[in-house]
Amino acid sequence: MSEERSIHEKYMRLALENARAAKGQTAPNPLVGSVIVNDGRIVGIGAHLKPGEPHAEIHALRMAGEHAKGGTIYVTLEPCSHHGRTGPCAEAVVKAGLARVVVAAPDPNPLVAGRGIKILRDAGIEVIEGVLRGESERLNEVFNRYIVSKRPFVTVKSATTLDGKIATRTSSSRWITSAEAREDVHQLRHESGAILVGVQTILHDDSQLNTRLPNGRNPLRVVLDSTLRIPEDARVVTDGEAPTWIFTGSNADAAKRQRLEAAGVRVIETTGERVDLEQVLDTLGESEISSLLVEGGGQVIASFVEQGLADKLVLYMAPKLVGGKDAPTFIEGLGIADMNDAVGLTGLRVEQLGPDLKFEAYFPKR
Ligand code: AOF
Ligand code: ZN
Repeated sequence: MSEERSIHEKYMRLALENARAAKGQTAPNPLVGSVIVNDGRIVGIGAHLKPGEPHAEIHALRMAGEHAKGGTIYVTLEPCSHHGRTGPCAEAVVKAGLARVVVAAPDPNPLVAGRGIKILRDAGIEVIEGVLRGESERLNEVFNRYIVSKRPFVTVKSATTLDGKIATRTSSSRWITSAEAREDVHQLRHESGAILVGVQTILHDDSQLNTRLPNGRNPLRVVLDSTLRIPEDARVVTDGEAPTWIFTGSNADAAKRQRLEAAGVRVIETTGERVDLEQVLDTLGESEISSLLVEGGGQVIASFVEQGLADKLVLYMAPKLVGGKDAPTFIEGLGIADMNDAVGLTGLRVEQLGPDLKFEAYFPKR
């Protein structure tokens, strides 16, 4: 690697670290960091912290003030070109007199998509693209899906034993994984716009679906319940910890619906007797929910996988064996017949969390 390239990577890495620090608080906006360097000295650092607030470049430019002139600005995402909740960053960069812009990844937002780079080049600024592009794209995997499809990025999460079981043959499941792995799940919830389960999970566990972390954010809670079987005293109905939306089918009992709504739950009917998952994703996207964590049960996960609606799998595995042909696994449904039809996941990463393993991998692109 050339010396120049390694210097660019060093500052881009710093910009990425700043971007990453705001994880869980920028949705539906991307995570973006920026560093301004002039004469070998860092003169400005910034990150996008919250929708509606200044973009990363603007914070860095404000910090740099006069020292921005003639310098190099590092940005993890192509500077924007549009008038959104804030003004176009590409124009602010031109105005500040920067000599060079180093960008990690393009902005797939149809309102930007190359126009930011064009503004910069048209103004005679040197633009270097693609420095640590892969890292920036992974950091913004949620934004990159949402901004193009207007549907949330769907992560399927489960926790199993080494023989792939989510419970014993008698449905005993507390706890499969260690405290370390369970804390990681709460971090996932903190970073998710919504968390979704089937009514079966509520009936079985009376799950609270909240984030148990200091300073944790609670995601919107979504329950799929085609015939409104949810108990009116379920914790997601009564505890007020976070909003709860129940998606139901077209034949749901009107009186029960009214009682749930009186308790503060939003009940949304989808067409058809069973809940239509695409309508669920569209409705969430319309409300600017950019990420959805699907936590089960096995039938719900099977539906997301079979319909090709899952983007990512996060699987925690504990070094335990349960055995038993009737002990459930995390994907139910009918399953495939021919091994050649198996769902092939890509980009596998494995990490050890205490005694357990965490697997992350991606479903085939739709
Ligand atoms: C940047 N730097 O730090 C961010 C960018 O509603 P607005 O005005 O905040 O615009 C949001 C859009 O701007 C978002 O969809 C994405 O395309 C871009 N985000 N761009 O140059 C930043 N956060
Ligand atoms: Zn911007």
